[in-house]
Amino acid sequence: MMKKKWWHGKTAYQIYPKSFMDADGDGIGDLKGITGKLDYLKELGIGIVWISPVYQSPFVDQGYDISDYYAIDPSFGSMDDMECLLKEAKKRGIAIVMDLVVNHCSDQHAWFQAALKDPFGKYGKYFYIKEGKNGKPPCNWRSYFGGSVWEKLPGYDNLFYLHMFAREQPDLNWENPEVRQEIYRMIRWWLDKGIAGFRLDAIINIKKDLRFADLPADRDDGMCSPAAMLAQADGIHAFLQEMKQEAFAPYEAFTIGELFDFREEELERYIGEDGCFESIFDFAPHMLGASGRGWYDRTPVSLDEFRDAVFESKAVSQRIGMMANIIENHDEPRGVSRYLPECGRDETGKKLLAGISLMSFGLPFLYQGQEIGMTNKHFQSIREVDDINTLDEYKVALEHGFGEEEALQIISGMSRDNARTPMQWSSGIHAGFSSGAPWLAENENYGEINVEEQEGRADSVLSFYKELIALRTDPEYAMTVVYGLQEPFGRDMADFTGFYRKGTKHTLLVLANCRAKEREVEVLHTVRRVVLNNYVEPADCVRIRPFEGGSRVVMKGWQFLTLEV
Ligand code: TEU
Repeated sequence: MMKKKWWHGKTAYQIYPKSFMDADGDGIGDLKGITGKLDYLKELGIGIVWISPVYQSPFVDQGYDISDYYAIDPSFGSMDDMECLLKEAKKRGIAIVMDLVVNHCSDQHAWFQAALKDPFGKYGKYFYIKEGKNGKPPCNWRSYFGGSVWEKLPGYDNLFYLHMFAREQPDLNWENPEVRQEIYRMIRWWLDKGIAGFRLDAIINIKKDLRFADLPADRDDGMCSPAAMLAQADGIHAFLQEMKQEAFAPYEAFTIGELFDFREEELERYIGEDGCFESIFDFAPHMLGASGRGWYDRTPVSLDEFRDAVFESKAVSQRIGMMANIIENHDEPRGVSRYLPECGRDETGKKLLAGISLMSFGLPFLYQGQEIGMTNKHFQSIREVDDINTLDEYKVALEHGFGEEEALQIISGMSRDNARTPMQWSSGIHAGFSSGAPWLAENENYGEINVEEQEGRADSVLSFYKELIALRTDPEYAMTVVYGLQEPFGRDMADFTGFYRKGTKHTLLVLANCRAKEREVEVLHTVRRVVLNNYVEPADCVRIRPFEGGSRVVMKGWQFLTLEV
């Protein structure tokens, strides 16, 4: 069994601060708002909270463009507010994790401003500044948010700086030891303040292919995807190990990497015993249906594909380390809208999806609003969209011949703004999020879907999440739920997810009937106890018929069960 860590049995929760809770009524969520909701989080059973960036920022990419790593953006409050939040969280046994965005900074950061003034001086070397080819970019890499990764340096005809994301997010030059030391110093400064650790943003991007050469084009624009470049870049581990030794290890910090495109054979080096991180997110189900051409070319994903992606990922990872399980985050659409077919998108289906995610091997990582089953927003017009990534994908769809209506449909399913609408606390004004008009309009369904309504109801999605979370610290089942190996059950059945969690003391069998029709599942075990059931009415109790050598479980449409066998 893997070496035990303090965080293994916890449940984590991501806060997108701009949309979580607004204490001062300006329509933007803030630190005081978060502090005011700590009791809610504790009640839910949360032990770790990751807060998306609250640093000073011009908000071109909603805080992922940082202009001062040592300052809190005034729209979120002050450093005193941050310290107060840390103190109050500590009182409640909640660890606070901040976002570490160090692949790039903002073009408004003092370093970049100095580089603009003197590209050949000290600060020019903080970035990737290269000569172009007769006024054209040095190579054909495409940025994540569209267009070339190269942007002309103002005032020069043939000098370019590199940005993997927006042009207002210049990449920091990790090859420069001075830059790395600046970053480690900043990390230690925050850890000294008492935060528990960091979520590492887009971290795979810090190592570039230093040949800066053209790669085969994969779209009509003549460019190649960032992933194609990353596949050629070697040597990231030296940076990550150095960062661990110099900044994280002395504090025993919790670190969770946001890694797409990592090489599977390198997993051990990321989250194994001597890995550079404690954990990484398991994005396997979220990569399904993706296309190199853009969102317009994505295919829908079924729950059976979701199941297979989870199984394949766990088969590789669960003996190496503990990845974090998500169904959504601030970059993804709402999980219930994405993975549940329309007929299963009610509270029963939402609980089923919650059950599959939280009973799988891994650290459960909830995203704000997931616990009440918040859904995608219905966008009526592209003018309702704020997100830079969505606006680019809208453009890509138009360029590929889709009309405005169709393009809106395409981006609606994937837009990052689906997850960024205000948290739905109540059916009151602005969903109880703010007394003022929110920076991004509420989802119109807050009257039906909100915390206040669900808190008092035993059969709500929220109540089921509490039950699932409590199981991770249950004296009887915790060890099995946290450490038990996950092994597939009934994988050949369609519209069905089943798996074991095999612990030393107990074996749990998780069954999810992912369709509206009833079905009978044959289990070659005696059922000792029903541990979880997403149907609560006594009339809907589980029907289990024992037979010689096993049991037949009659499952209702969208029923989720966990049985001790
Ligand atoms: O995301 C990194 C990343 O790879 C995403 O851009 C992802 O490809 C995209 O969102 C899928 O739709 C991180 C942050 O989570 C994201 O919010 C930032 O925009 C990005 O880094 C840049 O900092």
